[in-house]
Amino acid sequence: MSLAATVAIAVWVMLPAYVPNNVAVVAGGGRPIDGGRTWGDKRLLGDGKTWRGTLAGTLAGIALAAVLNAINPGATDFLGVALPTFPPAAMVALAFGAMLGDILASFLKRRTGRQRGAAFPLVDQLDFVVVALALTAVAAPAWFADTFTLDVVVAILVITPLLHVLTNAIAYLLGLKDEPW
Ligand code: CTP
Ligand code: K
Ligand code: MG
Repeated sequence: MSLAATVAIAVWVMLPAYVPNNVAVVAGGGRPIDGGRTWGDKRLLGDGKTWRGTLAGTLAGIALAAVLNAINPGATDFLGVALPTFPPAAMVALAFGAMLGDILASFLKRRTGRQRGAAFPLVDQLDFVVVALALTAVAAPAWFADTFTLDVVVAILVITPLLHVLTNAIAYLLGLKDEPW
């Protein structure tokens, strides 16, 4: 497979996992998931992880996967690349897994004494990828094995931090995010 095809597939399959965090930034707010609870003198998750953001982000990721399926004529040929279509289990696992990864990262941040909004390099950029892939591997194992070949996974691990830094910088410049990470 050509490098361009590998990159195209990597971005395509990860779009339903990329979008949830960005939608949560715009749609988030309201009641925090941890309900304000603390463990020791620190919050469990913090005010940055809300029910509304999590639900909106997950639904947006699922909806995007459905749109991608609708515009992709199947595993035949799209712009010269055979792009995969998403089975329902993978749609949910990619979208919800991305949100769950971000939530687990906040748990780790609070445990390690990081305040809400503090940067946690590499964890910030890859938390959602690791959990989205892990959940997809469990929810849709056959599709996962076919889709996430080693070259695609390597492409995802290289491209995701770059895209993450870029989109967060844009969200920061637009005033949507308090910090550029
Ligand atoms: N957000 C949300 N629910 C989520 C994730 C994000 O409501 N599950 C919203 C919150 O308004 C949050 C913003 O998106 O403040 C930015 O997300 P993020 O950078 O992940 O949260 P932080 O506020 O930086 O908090 P943390 O340090 O816990 O990551
Ligand atoms: K985050
Ligand atoms: Mg943040």
